[in-house]
Amino acid sequence: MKNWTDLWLGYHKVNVKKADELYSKSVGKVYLEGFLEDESICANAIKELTHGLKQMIKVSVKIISNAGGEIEEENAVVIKKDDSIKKQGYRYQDNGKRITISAPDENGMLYGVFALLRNVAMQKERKADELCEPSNPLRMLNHWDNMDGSIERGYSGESFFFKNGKIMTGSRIVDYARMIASVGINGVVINNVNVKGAATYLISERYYLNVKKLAEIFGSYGISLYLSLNFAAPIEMGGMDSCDPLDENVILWWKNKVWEVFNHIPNLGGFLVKADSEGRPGPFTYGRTQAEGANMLADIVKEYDATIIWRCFVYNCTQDWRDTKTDRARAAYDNFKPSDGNYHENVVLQIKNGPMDFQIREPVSPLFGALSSTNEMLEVQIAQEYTGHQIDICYLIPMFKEILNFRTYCKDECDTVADVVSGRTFGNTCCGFSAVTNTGDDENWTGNDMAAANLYGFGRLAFNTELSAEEIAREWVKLTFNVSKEAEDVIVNILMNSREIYEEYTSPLGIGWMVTPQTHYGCSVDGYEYSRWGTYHRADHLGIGVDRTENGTGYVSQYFEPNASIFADVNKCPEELVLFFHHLPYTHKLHSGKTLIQHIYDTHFEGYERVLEMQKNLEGIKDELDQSVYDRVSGRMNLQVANAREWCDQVNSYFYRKSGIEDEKGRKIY
Ligand code: GCV
Repeated sequence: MKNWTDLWLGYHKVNVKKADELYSKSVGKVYLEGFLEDESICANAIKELTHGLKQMIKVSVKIISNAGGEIEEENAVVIKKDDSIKKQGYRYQDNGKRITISAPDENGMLYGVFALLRNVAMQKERKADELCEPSNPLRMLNHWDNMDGSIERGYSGESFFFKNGKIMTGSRIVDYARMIASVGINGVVINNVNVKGAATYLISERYYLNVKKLAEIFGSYGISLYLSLNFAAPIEMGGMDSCDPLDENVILWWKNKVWEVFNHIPNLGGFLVKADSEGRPGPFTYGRTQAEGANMLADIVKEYDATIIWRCFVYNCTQDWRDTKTDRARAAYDNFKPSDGNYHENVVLQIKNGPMDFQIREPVSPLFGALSSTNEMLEVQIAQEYTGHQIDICYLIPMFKEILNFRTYCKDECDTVADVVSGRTFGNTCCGFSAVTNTGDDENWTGNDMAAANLYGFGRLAFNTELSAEEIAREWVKLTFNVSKEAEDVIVNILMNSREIYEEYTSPLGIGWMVTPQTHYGCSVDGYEYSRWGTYHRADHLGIGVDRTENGTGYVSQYFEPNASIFADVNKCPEELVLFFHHLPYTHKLHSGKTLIQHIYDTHFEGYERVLEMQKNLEGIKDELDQSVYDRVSGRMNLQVANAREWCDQVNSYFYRKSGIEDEKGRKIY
């Protein structure tokens, strides 16, 4: 008996009467044309279809392989090959009787089958003709799982890949692969980017067999497996005295190592590297560029058709930023823009969505679009490191939509982040969208059941960046819970408001960071861990915010026009980001007519009140949820209420004491 849930693949029994009218007659016979029933991805697709339809509408599916010729049966599912469709895409046609899924490859076929299952589960009206081609070539999840079983920034138990230095390859991995394939994920990095402890490096003999097993499981769901590498492996593992990427002996060491790895795991997708960041070694140590480091590895893995994913989270956390021009936010652009065009074709730069680090609100990184001759990939974080640790509900898809829709102005058109990372802007094919994942070995995978909406949503959005956050939330609720339309609305409403509410009771107007150092949960206004040179938010008795205009750190100039001028002008800067770009007096008037300090008081009180309302709404649908789900979510909600109260009190009293300005509404500030 497995001790984990099926998340959105529970295939609840659907209203059989309605389903009969809708689907039952059409799905009993499945004709396969151009796909072989026993090819691994195809076999899994058929297995899923058979299982799902049986569970939901009690239909036993009959598979007719090698259909060929004209299929006379009108009421049937036809799955056929169509090379005119973009790689990994599918076309879904339904004329009310026959459902046709056309795809150019097995991935597309699998996604088409999951689309059919989704439609049955949601009892979607018949009649469709949809061409569904993936927005992004790479759609990846990054695990920060350590070999001892712990997860860096994990909030849902321990790793399901590793335990005490060993790899697990059981049925939980199969379920995980099914789950993420069902939303279109095609790449997974299984180990933490902070690769520590040479004895447990996955690129070693003792692990090859099991990494290969994992790669095969994922492969059978159309997902390539990637590994994080330590750039200093030649020293730490190979006993050398250097890891200089231009040193011939170092290159030779990597050549041999990579040959060995691919010899054992031929279908590995490639490697992910965090270098020159937070204590990780990298090319800078040897006076080399990031491009020289990345290209050295890329050239070696090229013959195995593999990719090097190189992170742009390169900054000096010990830098002295008392000098007004020094700014951590500038780091990614300063370190990577000068080498644009020098990265080899199988290198993709993975760029965090914002210039700092996954705060609840940040501007979009100016690197997007600035690298016009380099492969770019967007990295977001669904592990809720700064957004509530999967205790507080924070549905992140609305934030991701804003990021994707941001116009970079790197061109006159086709210039949004979604355009850039999909490859549309500059014609790249090695690019995409990745997320630091939020899963662990908890029974429900994501700690808070509501956090699974972020996992589901990320996958759906990475496949189709046109979907709306609400559409995705609604789908997820329908597939996950067996609830009435009223309860569905309540949950969707909770999710859709949750990011704004979290932002209200935490840090205001884009300033970020007021979290407890190291753990990153709970309020600590001065808590920025690298604050030995002063507070991050630069608050004094007169005002708050970081001046990033030309008078300040000059960070604004990293953007294309008109973004640079808009951010630099306090009256034009989007207000939710105004303290990210400007240092302002507490008496500064916002567009609402309120002063800055009054805005801080009001949003913090309001954020707390809205959490209480959320709690009431959840209580209202208690009877519709499984007891265990309700207990888990409501238990966390109690903690969220306490967290919001704490943030509200701390932030308001901190700024009340600093500014000495009373709340206009006379509320008690502790
Ligand atoms: C994996 C932040 C996190 C670290 C993380 C790092 C990164 O600093 O706090 O835990 O390290 O980002 O993205 O590499």
